[in-house]
Amino acid sequence: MKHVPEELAAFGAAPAFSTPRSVGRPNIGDRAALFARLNAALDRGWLSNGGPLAEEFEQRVAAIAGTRFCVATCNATAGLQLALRASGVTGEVIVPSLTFAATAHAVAWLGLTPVFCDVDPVTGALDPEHARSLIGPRTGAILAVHVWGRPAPVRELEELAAEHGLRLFFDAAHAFACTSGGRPVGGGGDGEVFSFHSTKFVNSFEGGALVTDDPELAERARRMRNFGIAEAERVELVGLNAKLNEAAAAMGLTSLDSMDRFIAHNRENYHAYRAGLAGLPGITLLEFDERERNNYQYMIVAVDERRAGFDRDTLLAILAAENVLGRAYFSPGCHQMLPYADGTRLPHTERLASQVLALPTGIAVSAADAATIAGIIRVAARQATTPAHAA
Ligand code: T4K
Repeated sequence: MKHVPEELAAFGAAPAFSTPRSVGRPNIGDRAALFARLNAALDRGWLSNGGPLAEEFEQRVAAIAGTRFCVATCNATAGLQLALRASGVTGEVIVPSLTFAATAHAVAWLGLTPVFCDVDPVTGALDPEHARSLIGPRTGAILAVHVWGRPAPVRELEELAAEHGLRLFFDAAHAFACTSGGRPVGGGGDGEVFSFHSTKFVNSFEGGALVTDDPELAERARRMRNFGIAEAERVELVGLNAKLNEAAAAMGLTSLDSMDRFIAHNRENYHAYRAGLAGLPGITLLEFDERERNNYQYMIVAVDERRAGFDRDTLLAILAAENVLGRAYFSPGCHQMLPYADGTRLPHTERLASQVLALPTGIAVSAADAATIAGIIRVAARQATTPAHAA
């Protein structure tokens, strides 16, 4: 544990870690169970196109999400596209800008227009009142995001969508196995989409899933996922190839077997960060509401430069010198990315996007590592706010 500025690698000392502690390092479950599933798939000679492992994965995901249907996909981006296309959305789709580019891309790739909405200044969740002000004659849907696994205001958005006859979807890439108001994330709006990318706390190498209670939407998405083919090789819809293959499903099932352990581990890390960062001026760890079930996957810290004495990018550099590889998730907001920048200003999004970073967690990071990382931030903060430094 480092205690004084001279011990920081940024000042020439040895780094705190000899190997990197990175955001996004995969959680890997029981390898023997994974290899057994892979061997079974090879023995069966059935590797994709709705195999038994993909079907089992769908059933288990639907059970956790509390939904009637689950359509597993090759990734969440394709899942979002299927959700929008299968439900016949046209025109404009209101999306938050403070998200990974995939949310906006899924909309734009379908020829729909993303309309960027501002967010709550603390939680980063889509602001229903700003969304309301963006609704116009061309609005077809709202696509909210449970950013960093903190649920968007599901009920308010459901009311808003119902009031205006809009489709409502949730990009739940970060929020698998979480609850919102005690209700599992998954049953909100017309449907929700999870990501099981390698960087997610439950991963299938690459993968995603659309969950919904709407039988028609599920059936259309299921067909569109497989080239629009209905029974007997009859093509009925324009389709994608967005299927989850059996190797991915084997990994997904093996990850699910260890899900509770991953959550417990992430939660310990969260508490180590929380204790280590408590009371630091200008450094705010985004809290989880512990009345809910959380996956504790994204450890998000906001750096207020005026109070901390340094900015987010300086902190990322100080940490990188210690072999701690944080990420500026999500910066800039999508509305300021090249394909979308049109001069729109979103003050809360822009401030958060300049202040937030994700800290490493997951099973490759121990609670002792998290305490060490928090200690580095504490030393850096002390250095930055001492009068000598300020002069
Ligand atoms: N909606 C939201 C809100 C999302 O955050 C995402 C994806 C999506 C939709 C779309 O979901 P998918 O279509 O991907 O299912 C990564 C992931 O690729 C992306 O899935 C994720 N969000 C996003 C937040 O993070 P990058 O470009 O930051 O990835 P990259 O390659 O820089 O890796 C991130 C970190 O993870 C690095 O520190 C390295 C580490 N890593 C990564 C991989 C792949 C590993 O240690 N091992 C690995 O195998 O996007």
